[in-house]
Amino acid sequence: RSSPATRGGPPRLPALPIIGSLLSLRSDQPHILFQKLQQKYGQTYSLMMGSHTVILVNHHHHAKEVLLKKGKIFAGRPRTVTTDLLTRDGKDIAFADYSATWRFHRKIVHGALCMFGEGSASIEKIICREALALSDTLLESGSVSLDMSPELTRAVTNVVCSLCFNSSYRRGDPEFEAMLQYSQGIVDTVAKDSLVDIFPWLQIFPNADLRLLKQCVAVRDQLLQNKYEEHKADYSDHVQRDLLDALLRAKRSAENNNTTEITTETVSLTEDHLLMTVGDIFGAGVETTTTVLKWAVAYLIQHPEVQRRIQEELDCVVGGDRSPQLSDRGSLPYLEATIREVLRIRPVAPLLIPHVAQTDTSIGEFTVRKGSRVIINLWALHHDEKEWKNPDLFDPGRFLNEEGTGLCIPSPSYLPFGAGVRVCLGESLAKMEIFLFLSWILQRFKLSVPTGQPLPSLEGKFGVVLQPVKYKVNATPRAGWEKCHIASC
Ligand code: HEM
Ligand code: PLO
Repeated sequence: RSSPATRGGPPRLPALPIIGSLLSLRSDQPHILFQKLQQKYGQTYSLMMGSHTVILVNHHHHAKEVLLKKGKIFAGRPRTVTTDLLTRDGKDIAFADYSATWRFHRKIVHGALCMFGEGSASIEKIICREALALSDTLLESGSVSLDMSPELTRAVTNVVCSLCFNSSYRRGDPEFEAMLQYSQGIVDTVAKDSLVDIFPWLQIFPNADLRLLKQCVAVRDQLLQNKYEEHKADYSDHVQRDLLDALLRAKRSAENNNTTEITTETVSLTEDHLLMTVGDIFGAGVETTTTVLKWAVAYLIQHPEVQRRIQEELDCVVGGDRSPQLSDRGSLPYLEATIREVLRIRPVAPLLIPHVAQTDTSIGEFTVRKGSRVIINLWALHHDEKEWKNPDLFDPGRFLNEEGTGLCIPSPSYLPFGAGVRVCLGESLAKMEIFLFLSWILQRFKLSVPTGQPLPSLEGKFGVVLQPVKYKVNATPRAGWEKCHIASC
């Protein structure tokens, strides 16, 4: 007993020799298996991964204790072979351990993202520009069976590209094609508890995943380096075009001004930090939002009644003479409820990013040793039968009040963006994009399964983000929306 209030560590899975509990964990996807293991070990339990103690948290009470009440204590991140490769040993934000440097970079990015709320190049204008281009591309393609993924990705990429680099991609741009490829390679290989992350010494053996990751990271690094060189060449202290300019300005002011917090040796603002930070925002900006849009379309095809109700709401509130805008958000509760339900039923990051205890501490009545890794199983929170009626059922109505006129969050077991010190930095940007892209598409098109094609699978492929598998869609223009709006069409 370490203190009167605690009763030792959480229940522990039996540690098998060598590969430990891990290989026995391979039959299900990890988030589902960790959820099932509760039946035997309780809501919070631990297991060994290699030499690391990993604590699994499956209930919102303990999740909130970790993320909010003891947010700072649990704000560390583990070092792993794959994330170290991706981020040059944690010089980014998401995979960086808790430090003054991490805090400083979060602050700069937060400031830069807020700044984009205003002015002529406001986020709303950028998103609407891309929503229009996307709508016209869908129209051009006719109502033939279409994999929407590349065009959704290009629309989302162009928003985050404008924010990070003040640039965008045209259709068929070779740099965009290369980006699609390397980014998928990274999603498939990074941070998914591959054996290499658990047993670092396995690095010396040939490993196909690690080779792919290294290749993809090299392509991404070249892209980031090029953007950096271009920005350095025409940088001016007087104009801030994008996030990269904001980071460059911070770096220059640190170099020229010895009095700021940055020069106290506690904060590093190296070229590596700058590149990895912008790489994080670019990567997160593309992969998360695109994934949500793909899940949303898959569910709307599976549930035509939900799609019809959103369209009735859109017809009633927005009509056909103008496009939806952010100020309509409050008047489209059913669409908003649908977005919430998509984020519940298929959380982008079903295990968040692992946290690490920075000191000896506790979760509930369990003691936790410094250095323990903590995985919050958001999947278990979002599919807890005690909190959600029929958790596997797609039902946007659960986020509406009894009259069906306003929104609610019916359970505290809902944290799609995490919470606390490490909460997602892109939450408001992502919500704006999802709302505008979906409302523009659904105002103009009816989405359905092409004849002869199967319904999209809703199973999902676990990785650093939970992605849907490929599927085809028919996007048929709704009455009054048959014509292109761009001159070149
Ligand atoms: C972290 C969710 C979009 C940037 C996270 C975390 C979650 C999350 C669950 C981990 C929290 C934790 O470890 O406790 C989502 C969802 C998104 C989304 C559901 C879309 C719907 C974005 C976008 C950006 C972004 C668009 C960039 C602009 C980040 C960053 C972190 C993060 C930088 C790391 C924060 C840190 O470790 O300090 N996000 N995210 N996310 N997200 Fe998002
Ligand atoms: C996605 C692939 C990119 O090429 C690199 C990248 C950077 C940041 C990561 C992101 C990937 C996946 C989603 C992550 C994001 C940081 C925060 C976000 C992990 C690997 C989430 C959902 O937590």
